Amino acid sequence: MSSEPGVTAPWWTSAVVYQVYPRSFQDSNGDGVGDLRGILRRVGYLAELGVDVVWLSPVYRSPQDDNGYDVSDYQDIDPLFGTLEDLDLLMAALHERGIKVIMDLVVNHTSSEHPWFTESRSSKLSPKRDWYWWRPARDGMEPGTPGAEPTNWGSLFSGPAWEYDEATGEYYLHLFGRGQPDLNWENPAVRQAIYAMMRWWLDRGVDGFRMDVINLISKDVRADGSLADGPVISGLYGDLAQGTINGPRVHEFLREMNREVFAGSRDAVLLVGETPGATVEDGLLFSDRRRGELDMVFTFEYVSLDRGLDKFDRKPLDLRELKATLGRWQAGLAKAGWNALYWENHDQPRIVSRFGDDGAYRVESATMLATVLHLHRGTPYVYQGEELGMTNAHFTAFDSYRDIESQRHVAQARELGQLSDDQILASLAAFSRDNARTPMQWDDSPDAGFTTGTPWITVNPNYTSINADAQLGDPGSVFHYYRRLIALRHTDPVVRFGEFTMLLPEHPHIYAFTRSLGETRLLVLGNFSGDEQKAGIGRRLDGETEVVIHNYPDPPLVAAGNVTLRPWEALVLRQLD
Ligand code: TEU
Repeated sequence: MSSEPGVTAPWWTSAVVYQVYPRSFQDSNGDGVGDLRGILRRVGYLAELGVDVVWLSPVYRSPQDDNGYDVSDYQDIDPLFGTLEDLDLLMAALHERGIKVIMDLVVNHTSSEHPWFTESRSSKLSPKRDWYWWRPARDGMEPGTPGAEPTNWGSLFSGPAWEYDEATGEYYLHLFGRGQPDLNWENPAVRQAIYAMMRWWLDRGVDGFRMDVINLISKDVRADGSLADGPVISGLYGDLAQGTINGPRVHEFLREMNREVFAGSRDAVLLVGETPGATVEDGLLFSDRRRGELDMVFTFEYVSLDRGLDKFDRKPLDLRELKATLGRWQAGLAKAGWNALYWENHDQPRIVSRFGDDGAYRVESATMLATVLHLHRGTPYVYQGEELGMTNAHFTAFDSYRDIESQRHVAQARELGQLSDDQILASLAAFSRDNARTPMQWDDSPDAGFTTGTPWITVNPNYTSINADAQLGDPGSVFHYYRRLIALRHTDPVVRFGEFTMLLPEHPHIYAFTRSLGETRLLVLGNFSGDEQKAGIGRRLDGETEVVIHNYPDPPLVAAGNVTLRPWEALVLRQLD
């Protein structure tokens, strides 16, 4: 990636992407579920925030086992969300405001109700049989009995990754829910069908794709067609990582996809891959433009630092590890490749409840976290409600949860019998994906203005004080702070291109770095604690400085190379030489 602001820089290097999770954004017909016409009603809000791209989580036809990440028709809209015509209207309205639209592309797996799969499961002789991963029981074992699965892999949603299908006496692979069978990308006909579908969406006017678990599409299959067991790290099952993550043909498949789908339109589109388990080396391979694969990927490394043995096991965040991890990605993708920057999405807890303080310092910590993330080099992603400092759900009962991953986790934890109900509830409160899926808080009318019906999941009761309506009228709100950060990325070449240098890597509470371009240098400081913190920042503040953005109303406390940061204070200074 060129570090000089110039004609060659792709458009998305100055863009901010906003993720809409349609189910929870805005309902327009009173059925309690958000929909496309609801989003249409809020286009003005998105324009006011100033975002450049909207990423729509899946709205395709789906049985909704995994809220749309189980697609049964890639080329139609689920009636829950509206129609293709509604989507056309929404795209036109967004395009009119200069906002691009990227669709979620879920092609590691389909729904088990997709016609490809119903055909595939109908007979061993079906022409679509090898569109999915069908395998017989383990040698010498009775099909359908415990332990007879073809490999020992545990599904990412708990339980075994194989489902026995009595009709033909074989198992099919599902890395996620049993309603989400994995497609067999080894089969060229599968790939061609996916490429044709993608071309159809491009023709319809979409501006790119967010590719769901795209680094899981190539399985490490042996010459005899078998897959290998994984080590048992925790729980009952083997780890599937070795056989499924960043598999041997993933880069080849992505390059083929580029040739087959985007020839001629590649520079206009944005391709961002979701890549659990990708290292910075993998990130570089995926995002180095010369390789013709993706533009950027979502790493999971820094959102795993406060998780222990499994993803529901919470441990405290060590800020030094966060800096080391993000710093490694900044350094690793400095010369080539590009970073996707995010705190939240529909799978992660709310950042203000996770790394901040969603009580007394909610506004300060939400804006501090935003400052630190948005001042990194890369393309920032804002998840709906993050710009309001929305908090975790703080549910206290099992029946409040809707998410398949959470429900399966509860079932498995109870089966293992090592945790009490209170402990299981505490792990859900920390990490359930439903934390991010409570409805968008628009105003203080019943159910936050999200629906006139009964919401599919409980609205967070704090909507009476945390809502868009109140924040739009308050220049000191989290919303307006995000608006300013987004504008800064559009206008300031240092924010867009500046070289990143981490400072104070060993400080346990202060996140500090510089961004430099030519003669200009920005100093970014964030206090990740509720206590006052002092630090020496050397001669970096000699000479004249200008406050670029600051989340406290009174002037910053900096003097003679020393800074004092108040609780959750964030500060960006420009050095004027
Ligand atoms: O997520 C992939 C993924 O790795 C997550 O399931 C993650 O492990 C988990 O949510 C952390 O708690 C993608 C989608 O973003 C997710 O919503 C889907 O459920 C999943 O793929 C299957 O399509």
